[in-house]
Parts: sequence; C-alpha cells; structure tokens
Amino acid sequence: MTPGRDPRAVLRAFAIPDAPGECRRVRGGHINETWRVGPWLLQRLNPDVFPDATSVMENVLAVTRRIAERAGPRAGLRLVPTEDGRPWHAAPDGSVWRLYAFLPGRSFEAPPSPAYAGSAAFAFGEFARCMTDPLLPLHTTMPGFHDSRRRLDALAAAADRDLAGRAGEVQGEIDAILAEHELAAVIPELLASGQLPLRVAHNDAKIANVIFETDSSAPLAVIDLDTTMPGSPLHDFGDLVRSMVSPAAEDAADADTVQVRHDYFAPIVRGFLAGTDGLLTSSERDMLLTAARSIALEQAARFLADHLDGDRYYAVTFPAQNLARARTQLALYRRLSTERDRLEALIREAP
Ligand code: GN1
Ligand code: MG
Repeated sequence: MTPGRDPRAVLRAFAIPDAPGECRRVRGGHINETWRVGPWLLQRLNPDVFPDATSVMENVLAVTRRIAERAGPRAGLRLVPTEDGRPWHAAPDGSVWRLYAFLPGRSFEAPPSPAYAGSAAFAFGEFARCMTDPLLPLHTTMPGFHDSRRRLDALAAAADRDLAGRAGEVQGEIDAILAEHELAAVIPELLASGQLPLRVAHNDAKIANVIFETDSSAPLAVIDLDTTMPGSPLHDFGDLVRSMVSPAAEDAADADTVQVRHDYFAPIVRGFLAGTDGLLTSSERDMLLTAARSIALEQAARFLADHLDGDRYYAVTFPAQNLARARTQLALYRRLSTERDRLEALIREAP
C-alpha cells in the first residue's frame, strides 16, 4: 500500500472507537476510493479530479447541513468529525479523507422498475428545492463542468493530441459529436445571459447516487455530493434521463441496445417536477429535453476524449470501456433527438 493511503491508519484520525471491524473496499464510482468499516464509510478524494479538496469538502459540509436542517430525521449523509473536531482529515501526503455514517438502505445501478426511476428523480428534484430559499452559497469547484461547448472543444483537442494513437479508429464518432456544436451551446448561452437561473446542481444525478429505503421505493438520501456546486437543476434532470431511460448499461458492448423507454421517461419527468415543487420557471421547463440531449452529448464527448487520452480520467475495467461508454451516450443522444416531439409532449403533459 502506498504510504499515507492505508485506510486503517487514516481511520485513527477520526473520532470513533478503536478497531471498528473489518475494512472492506467498496467498488462503484469512477473517481474516489471507498471503504466500508463497520457502521462507517471512509472515502479518499481523488486528488487529480479534485485538486481543491478543501473547497469540495466545504461544499459537502454546507450541503449536508442544509439537508439535515430541512429534512429533519430523514437526514441523509452525515460527516463524522476527526479527533480534533475537524469535518475531514488532511493526511500528511496531502490526500483528503472523510468519514460518513453508513446509511442502511438499498442502492441500484439501474432502476428495477419505472417507480424507482420516478422516485430517484423525485429525490434529485427535492434536492434542488432544498438548496433554494435562500440559495445555498457554494464554491464552484469545477468551473465549466457542464459547459457542453467546452467539453466538445476538449474532445477536439484530445483528437488532435491523439495520445493513445486511437483517433483513426474512432473518427466517425469524433465527427458525429463535434457536428452537434450548436446544440451544445444552447444551455451554456442561456445560463450566461441569465435567461436560465443559476441555482445549485448535484451534477451527478443518477440512481446509483440515491439510497432507497430497505423495504420500499422511497428515497432515503442523495449521496455523492462532491460535484454539488452552483449550476442548473436542468443538468441533473439530463443526467437522470441519461442514466435511467435506456435498458442498456452505460458501458454496454452493443450501442444498438440503447433505447428511450417512454414508460421510464414519463415518471422521471413527473418525479423530478414533483420533487422541485414548483421551483422551475417556464423557461427551465421548456429546456428539459434540450438538457437531456446536451448531457448525453456531453458525456459522449467526455468518455471519447478520455479514450483518446488513454483512459486517464475514468477508471476502466476492460479495454475500450470508455469507447463503449461514449458509443452508448452518442446512441442515446441520437434517440433522444429523433424522438424529440413525442418526449416534448410527455413533458408538457406532466402536471
Ligand atoms: C463520474 O465517479 P462517478 O461515477 O461518481 C463523473 C460524472 C459522470 C459519471 C458518469 C467528478 O462520476 O460527471 O457523470 O462519472 N464525475 C466526475 O458515470 O467527473
Ligand atoms: Mg460522482
């Protein structure tokens, strides 16, 4: 184990009893490292992705406090302080660690039924509402995170660099994504001009980031707060659609299996709007589908750029996994675009 990265040694910094039990690595996210230790969850922030870990943790602290204030006993994530009373631990090697009370509940990589999709969407809608009135001030820890134009530019730059020598094989995908630059500019421009309001966004709104109650489809908590920062809830809606509407996994080998399931899309829309409880302006509502398309396109660009760079950002477990991810996202973008009229109608029909 690299010095300073031994989770058991790090645990001693936190205000918990000695020897809390087995320390087991938990797989899941593409970014941080996580261990389950007895009734706690220990996490090491990825310093390459989050160079300003202090700002990330200040945001996480502010968000968990806001949720606890508003939600009362149905509280959500709670940070366990260190022995010296700090909300997180900065290790001598510069890495930043945090300890959460483990939330007993269930989580899913994909919605088991439309009801769960609606419920996950409700949880993120409620999250957006909870961050408002007054708007929770947060650091912008990752500037331009959902600036789709910038994501497309980054793809073009990765194609030029061609660090892994893969650009020739995926020229079709590169061209197809870059051709959509007009769509990629729509939401960033509306946000920049103030026609869409800047609120707080979770920025990784997928069902895997919701903990459900053990015995029902009711959401218990929204987790993975690292990317929560000033932004638009439209992006969260987009991520919800992108991650739940298709039966195909994000890294499915065959992008032709990607579909837009209307029986999932409708509850996602209804659940999200119900959770936001009237928060969204009519301009925001009008942009919901555009947001879903932008996010699918943006993720396609990000995954493909990482494939071109030789898989430096997203963890991969098999060769060309980022290419598979990029292809499913591009397929989803295309399907959402072809079925646009019908999906816009489903949004208008939602209460
Ligand atoms: C990353 O590691 P994970 O799964 O929480 C990424 C998100 C993407 C997601 C795609 C900080 O999140 O933006 O939507 O992968 N997080 C970051 O699955 O880049
Ligand atoms: Mg995440």
